[in-house]
Amino acid sequence: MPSIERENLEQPIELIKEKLMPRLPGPLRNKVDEEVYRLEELFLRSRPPRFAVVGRRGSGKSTLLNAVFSSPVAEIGSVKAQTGQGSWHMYHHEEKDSEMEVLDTRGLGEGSAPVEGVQEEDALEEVKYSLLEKYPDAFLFLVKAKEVDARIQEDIAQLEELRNFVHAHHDYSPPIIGIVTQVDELDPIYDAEPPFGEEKEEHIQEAVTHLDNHLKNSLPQIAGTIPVCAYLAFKDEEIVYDRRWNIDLLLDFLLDHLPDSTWMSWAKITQAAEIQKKIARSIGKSASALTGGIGAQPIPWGDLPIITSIQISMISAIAYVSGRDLSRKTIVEFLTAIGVNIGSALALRQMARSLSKYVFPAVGHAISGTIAATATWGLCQASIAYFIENKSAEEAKEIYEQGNAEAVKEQIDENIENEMAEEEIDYHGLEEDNEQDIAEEQ
Ligand SMILES: Nc1nc2c(ncn2[C@@H]2O[C@H](COP(=O)(O)OP(=O)(O)OP(=O)(O)O)[C@@H](O)[C@H]2O)c(=O)[nH]1
Ligand SMILES: [Mg+2]
Repeated sequence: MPSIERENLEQPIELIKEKLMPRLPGPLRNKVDEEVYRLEELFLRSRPPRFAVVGRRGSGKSTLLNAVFSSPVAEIGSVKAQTGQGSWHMYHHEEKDSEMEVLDTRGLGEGSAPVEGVQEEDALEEVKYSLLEKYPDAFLFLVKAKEVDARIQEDIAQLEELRNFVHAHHDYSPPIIGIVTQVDELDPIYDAEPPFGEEKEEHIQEAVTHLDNHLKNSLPQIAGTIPVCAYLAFKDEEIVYDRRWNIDLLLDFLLDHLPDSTWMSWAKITQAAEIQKKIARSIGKSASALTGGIGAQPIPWGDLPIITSIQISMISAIAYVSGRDLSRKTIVEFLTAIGVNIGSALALRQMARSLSKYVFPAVGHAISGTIAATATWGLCQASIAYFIENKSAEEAKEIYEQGNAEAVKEQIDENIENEMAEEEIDYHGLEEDNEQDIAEEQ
C-alpha cells in the first residue's frame, strides 16, 4: 500500500483513539475498541497472505498459483520437478499491485531430485527450515484427483508434522485446506470441459470425500476439501485457454480462513467481484458499528468530521479493494458523484467537513448512533455500487439516498434524547441489507 495515501486510512483511526474514545463510557468504549482493532487489522497491518503449498511433484502447485492470479506468475514444470528450494517466494503482479508469499515446497516424498538443486538433504527438513523463518496463514495440501488413493497416508503424516512444527515455534495452528486438483482428468475423460456432467461430478465428489476422510482421520481440525481444475494456458502473458473450474469457490473459502490483515491483498490478487464485495461489506459493517457506537454518545458538532473521516476511510478502502489507487482524487470523484460539494478540497480534513454537512444536514444539536450507523452503511452500499459494480454516479447517489431516507424517517419517529441515553448500538438495517445482498447475488 502506498504510504502517502495511507494517511487517509490511518488518521481517522488515530483521531478516534485519541479524541473520542476516552470520552465514551466503558461498555461503549469496548465495543468501539473492537471495531477500531478490526479496522486497524484491515488497513494498518495489511500484508500479503502467506501460504505453504504442499503437494507432490506435478500435483499442480504452480498451476494453481497462476490460476489464482489469472497470470503466469509461477513457472510450470511440465517435464521435471522445478521447484527446488523450499523457501518463501514472493509472487508479485505489477499491474494489479498485488503480492502473495508462498512456500512452494519441493514435492514431499519425491523420487528424483528437482532441477533447481536442493539445499538440504531431506525435503521435509528443508521445509521445516523455511517454516522457522515465518509461519503460513494456511496450508494448502494439493493432491491430484487421480491420486487420492496413492500413498496419501505418508503425505498426511508429513503435513501433520509440519503443522505441529509451526505450532511449536509460532504458537499458531494454520488451517489446512485440502485441494483436489486436476479434476478434469477424472473419468469420463471425454467430459473434460467445465461445466461437468453428472457422472463426472459424482467422481469428483468421490475424490473429495476420499481425501477429506483421510485428512480428518489424522487432522480433525481440517478446514475443508475443495475440488478444482486450475488449467490455464498463456501466450505472451495473456490467457489463451481457460479450463478453470471452482476456483472462485476456493478463493472465497480461503478468504474465510485468512486473517483480516490479508484481506485487502486478497481482494487485489483475486480481483473477483464477489470477493471484493464480501470484503467491502465487512469493512462497511465495522465502520457502521464504529460510527454508530461513537454517535450513541452526544458528540459536539465540531467533532462530526471525525465520524465522516472514518466514512472516508471506508470509502477509500472499498475503492482500494476494487483495484483503484488510494489517491484523494478517487475519493473526490466518488463524493462528487453522490452530490457532496467538495470544491477543490483535497485534504482529508476538508473532505470530512464537506461530507459531514452532507451526511448530517440538520439533525439537531447532535447525531444519534442510529443515523451515524445507517449513513455509514448507505455510503458503503453506494461505494460498492460505484467502485465494484461500476454503476453510474446517479445510481450510486440513489442507493445512498434510499438508505438514508429510511434512517431519517426513523430518526424523526424516535425520541432522540432517549436513544442517545442508550448504550446499546443499533445496527439498523445492516443485517437485512446484508441478507438482501446475499439473496440478490444468488
Ligand atoms: N489437465 C490438467 N492439467 C493440469 C492441471 N493443473 C496442472 N496441470 C498440469 O500438470 C502438470 C504439473 O503441474 P505444475 O503446476 O507444474 O505442478 P507442480 O506441483 O508445480 O510441480 P513441481 O513444481 O514440479 O512440483 C503441468 O503439465 C500442468 O499443465 C489441471 O487442473 N488440469
Ligand atoms: Mg511447481
